[in-house]
Amino acid sequence: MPKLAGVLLATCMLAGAAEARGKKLELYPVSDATKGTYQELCAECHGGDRLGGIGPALLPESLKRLRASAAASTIKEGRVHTQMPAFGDQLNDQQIADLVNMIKTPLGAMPVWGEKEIMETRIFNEDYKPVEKPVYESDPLNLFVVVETGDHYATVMDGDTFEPLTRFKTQFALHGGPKFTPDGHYVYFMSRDGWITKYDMWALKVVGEVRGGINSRNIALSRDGKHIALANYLPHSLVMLSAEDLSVEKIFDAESLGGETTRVSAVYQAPERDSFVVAMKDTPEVWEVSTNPNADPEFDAYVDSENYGKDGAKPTSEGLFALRRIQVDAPMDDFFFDQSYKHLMGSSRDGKSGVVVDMDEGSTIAKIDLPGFPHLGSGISWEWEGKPVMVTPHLRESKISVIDMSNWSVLKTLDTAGPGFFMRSHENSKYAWADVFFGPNKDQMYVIDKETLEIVKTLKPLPGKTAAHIEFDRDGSHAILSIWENDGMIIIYDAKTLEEVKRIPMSKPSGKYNVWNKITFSAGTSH
Ligand code: DHE
Repeated sequence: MPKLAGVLLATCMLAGAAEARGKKLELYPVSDATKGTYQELCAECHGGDRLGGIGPALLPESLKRLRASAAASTIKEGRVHTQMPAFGDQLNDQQIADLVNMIKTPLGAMPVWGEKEIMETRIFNEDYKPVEKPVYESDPLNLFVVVETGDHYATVMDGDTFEPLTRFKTQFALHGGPKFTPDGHYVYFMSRDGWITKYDMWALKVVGEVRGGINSRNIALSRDGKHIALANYLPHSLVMLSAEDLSVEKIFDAESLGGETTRVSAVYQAPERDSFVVAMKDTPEVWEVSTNPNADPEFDAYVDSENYGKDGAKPTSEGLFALRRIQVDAPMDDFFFDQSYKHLMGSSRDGKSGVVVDMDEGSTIAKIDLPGFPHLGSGISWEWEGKPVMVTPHLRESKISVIDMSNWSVLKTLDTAGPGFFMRSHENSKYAWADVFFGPNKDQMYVIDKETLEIVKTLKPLPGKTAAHIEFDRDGSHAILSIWENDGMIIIYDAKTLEEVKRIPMSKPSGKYNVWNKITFSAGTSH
């Protein structure tokens, strides 16, 4: 290896290590030669503007979870199971380091991604034909969708026999739970590059796709299943799409009342309120967007986004997509809702507390001391000694917190062997399951007794391999665990005896979603 290239590679690896420790990567100006290399070798798949094409977008916002060293080895060696070729024969280490620097450098200006750009991406599957009834014998409401992020596929699985029905290619890097229509007939997936895929669960076919953002967070479906809301980091927008034909219905520029632009952290369906609730990353506001076309325009909760607050304008909108802004003390995200959707709990940005907002009053009613970044979005709830409790893992501390929702206080803290990420239970199960997601004990999964609030069993299905994310079947008789490895698997457990029933190989099965549990908004699953 030439001396300079060796030094640069070492620098690049050090930069990777620095990133891993949370330090900022030192960027340098992108040369014309590097821009030329990009256009020659990368632009065809990743887009001349780096906004993506058949390959993912190459922007710091999209790549922040990919270390510089990992990006360099992907360019050099390619990526298995994808169309990413190896460029190690054509590029030296310095050229590779320069490309990494380029894709980690922010674009000069916020890209335009409006109605025209979105609509131009809309594509429909010519092989798709609607069907009158499911093309299989399985219970359509007890199917599972398993998102496999190892090779970017999804599997549809029978929830009674645990036999896969089909497996299909997805967009690159799906994130968040797929969202089912209320009858379970269709499901919508979202990728971090903003692609939304509509899939027919009866025909087992992709219906169509649209790219609603450049860097996106998650989607929600309206109570009636007619509208999709997409939360975007890039551009700063909340996009409403027709669930029927994926066309744009409305785009909200994400701006606070004071005119400050903000990333949109996440959007959630609030079925009891017939609305979407929206978390804003950079401004101290929570939005509620009506999905009820008949909402009373005089109802002062719903006010028109364009006119509200300007020159004392009166609410003018006619219900559907009317916007209400709730002012909070500081930006918050990662929302948990109680089953009535009257209360939302969000994480404060410093990760030290949970802030409870009364959605009817539009005001903050409690602040709970919860140091260690509680992962409220994974929180679940159940009745304990006649009162509702909410239980949440923490992303930075080895503990699980139990919160008494009757007075919003911490009832109990369970010590764990490492920070966790996901939790799940089911109305018919006496147990809740919680993973250890980070650190040397990431191969452990806890089973918590919902009555005693004690960990009663620690499972270690595959020593050394990450065991994460649980989902139950429709009647709560089985719990399904993921082994989060590229050559991973799902493991099915009898939810009563906690004995293993079956293993099915899968490629990093990141999440599993049971149609029934999702469409009924089971208290045991994140919503
Ligand atoms: Fe997620 C759900 C945000 C990192 C896997 N994640 C969600 C949701 C949000 C969120 C708002 C709820 C969306 C929904 O279901 O509609 N996730 C964030 C982050 O802010 C965070 C911490 C940083 C980021 O880079 O975005 C983050 N998430 C991750 C990961 O690193 C995970 C483990 C791997 C990955 O694929 O990116 C990850 N997130 C998931 C999964 C869900 C999810 C599997 C759905 C959970 C469910 O059971 O519903």
